[in-house]
Amino acid sequence: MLNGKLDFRSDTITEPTEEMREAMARAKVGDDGREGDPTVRELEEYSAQLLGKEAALFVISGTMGNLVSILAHTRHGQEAILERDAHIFWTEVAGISAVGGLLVNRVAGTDGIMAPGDVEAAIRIAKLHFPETGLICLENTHNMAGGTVWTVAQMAAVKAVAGRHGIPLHLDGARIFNAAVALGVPAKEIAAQTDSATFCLSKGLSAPVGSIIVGTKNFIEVAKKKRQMLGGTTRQGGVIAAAGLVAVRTMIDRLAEDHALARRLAEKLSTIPGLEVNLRTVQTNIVRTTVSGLGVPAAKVAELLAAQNVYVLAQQADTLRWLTHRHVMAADADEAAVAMGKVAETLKR
Ligand code: TLP
Repeated sequence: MLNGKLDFRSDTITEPTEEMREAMARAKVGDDGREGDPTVRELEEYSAQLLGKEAALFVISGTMGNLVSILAHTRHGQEAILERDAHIFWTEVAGISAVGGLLVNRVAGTDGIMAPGDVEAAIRIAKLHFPETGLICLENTHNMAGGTVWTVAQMAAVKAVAGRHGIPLHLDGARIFNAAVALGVPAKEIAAQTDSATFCLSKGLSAPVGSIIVGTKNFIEVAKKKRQMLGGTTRQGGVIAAAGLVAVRTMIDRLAEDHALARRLAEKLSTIPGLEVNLRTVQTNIVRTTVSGLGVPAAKVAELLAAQNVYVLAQQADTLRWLTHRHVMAADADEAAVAMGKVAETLKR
């Protein structure tokens, strides 16, 4: 329950913890556009270590982290390979094309996971008329597929393809720690499979603002320049980075609770006539339910649920997304499932 609501729309709604608010209040700061901000630097150093990379860069959002990474890896007129339902394709306002100047080549995955052979087939051969493939992006966990997890071996197979062709590989790891917790491996094992990665501090980890890009020292130097170009250099950014430090130090392990709750919610929802829940894709903190059996669009179902104080996201015309996070408990999930049952019953009458 958050502010009196059962809010399953996203893990981005999580509010900073008391420890974060205290750390923010007493953060040491400096001008990050001049000699640097000590707290931002501490967060960058901690993150680089955590992800096993040489260097890291603090940015305001996951969208900015992906765009800065894209700009740092590629040149205008190249092509990027993305999974068909990648967040970068659907929900980042086409920054990859509008700002990055890239053509996008989408490869259909299974539950968001691309087969290495399909990625290889999508790589452009050298031909006068073709653009160059300048980048391959993966997403772990995969948002639109329902929070599905790429295993380290699946990522390594794409890394081998990218390596053979000399193409950089970027990970949209907005929820990389959910993947790490689900797989039971350190996040650095996941990040080791790509040249660069971004992750969000402001989703399940509960920080109010911020994402991190990791990669080689050289790559981060280029990324820093691109971040400045986009107006993303912060001044006394330590005030927000302080919350990010608490997030990466203390909030990762508890993501397992969100995963267990998503499973519990999915199982309850799967018993409701007219709803379809793909339990196979419930691997982390996301549950997707198809509502076409109820005969109305997902947006209508979301509206009826909101009237019962349950908030969900109509992610597609026929699909609702439910996300678990630290402000929803088992009793909240149970109450939400009961409300969903009532809405379904009303619609079927
Ligand atoms: N996802 C958000 C938004 O789509 C609203 C959500 O609620 O799931 N990559 C992935 C995989 C993401 O899920 C998101 C955000 C981002 C990048 C972008 O991060 P932000 O919102 O910080 O720009």
